[in-house]
Amino acid sequence: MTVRLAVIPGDGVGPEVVAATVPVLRAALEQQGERLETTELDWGGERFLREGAAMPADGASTIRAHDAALFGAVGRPDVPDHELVWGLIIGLRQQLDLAVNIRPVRAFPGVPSKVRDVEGVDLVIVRENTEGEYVGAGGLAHAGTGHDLGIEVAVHSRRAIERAAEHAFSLAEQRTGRLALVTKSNAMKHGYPLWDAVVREVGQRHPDVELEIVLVDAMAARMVQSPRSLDVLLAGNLFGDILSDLAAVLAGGMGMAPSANILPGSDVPGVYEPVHGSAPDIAGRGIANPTACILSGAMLLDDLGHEAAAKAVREALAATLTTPVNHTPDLGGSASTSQLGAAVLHEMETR
Ligand code: GGG
Repeated sequence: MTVRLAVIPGDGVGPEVVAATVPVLRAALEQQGERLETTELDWGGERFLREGAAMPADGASTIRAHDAALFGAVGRPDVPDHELVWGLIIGLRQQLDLAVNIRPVRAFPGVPSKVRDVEGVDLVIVRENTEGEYVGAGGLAHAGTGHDLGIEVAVHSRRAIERAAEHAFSLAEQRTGRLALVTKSNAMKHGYPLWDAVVREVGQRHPDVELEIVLVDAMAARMVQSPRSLDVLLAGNLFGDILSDLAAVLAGGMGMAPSANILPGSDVPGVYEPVHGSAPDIAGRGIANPTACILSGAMLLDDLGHEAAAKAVREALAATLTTPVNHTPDLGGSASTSQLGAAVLHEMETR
């Protein structure tokens, strides 16, 4: 069987971490007698500067012609961030209706963290991925008058909440049976109380899952103070985005957190990406940590039914990360992106 993968290296460190990841995925599949066929797409900031759009208008149909997409990062200092983020990753999430963004965070043995007592942390954030504060509703009134008025409207529909909640409950059932819904229903009195009510309703179909509802500010504190008390978290688009960066830091930093943009229960190809952005400050230096991208690749393999290949990638990565000589500078080491990628590949091939 051949996996047809659309590869979007994107901007900044994106191409570097993707280049370290693709050979690992290919080797993992080949070990199982499968093949990886890649189509590289030049979407991102350079294309925006050249052609006025980060991806073609029919970008989603290009992705649909593949089994999945691996995306690096988007963003460059000479283009307004929202142009590229909307023109590429949020655009793809909306066009493909990728309802949820799954963001697992795990503390790997041997990987240092700036937060104390994180051993054994293993949680998953399920982020609603098409609406909320990132739905794109609003406008700019009185533009250029000196009294400019920005209006950003958050949208929370029962449909979007239900499908994210269904996925989060199912995930909790497969894990420890605990789900924390993160909202802010004390200060925001429309959308988040709807979240609370709809998620409680969905919970009635999942009686084995223990649901708690936590305010986002309290969750931020708890994530640092007692991260092991958490298993599956469900959050809207904005809170899920913010909390997943915080969670990544528990595991050693932004270079450690993978993600999957998926439409559960469908055959729509998922878009898999490290949670981190393009990191222009270190781009081109070959020192970005490819772990998040490699783990995103493992999620992709799992979702396509190549569980043995995914397991091989995760185990090789975990073993590689126990040795400080393989750590990139964000983890306190001096390994390069390609050295860490090659070490994972070597570990996998010699197992
Ligand atoms: N690799 C992910 C990336 O480049 N992210 C840029 C970003 O800010 N994305 C916004 C989002 O995830 O909602």
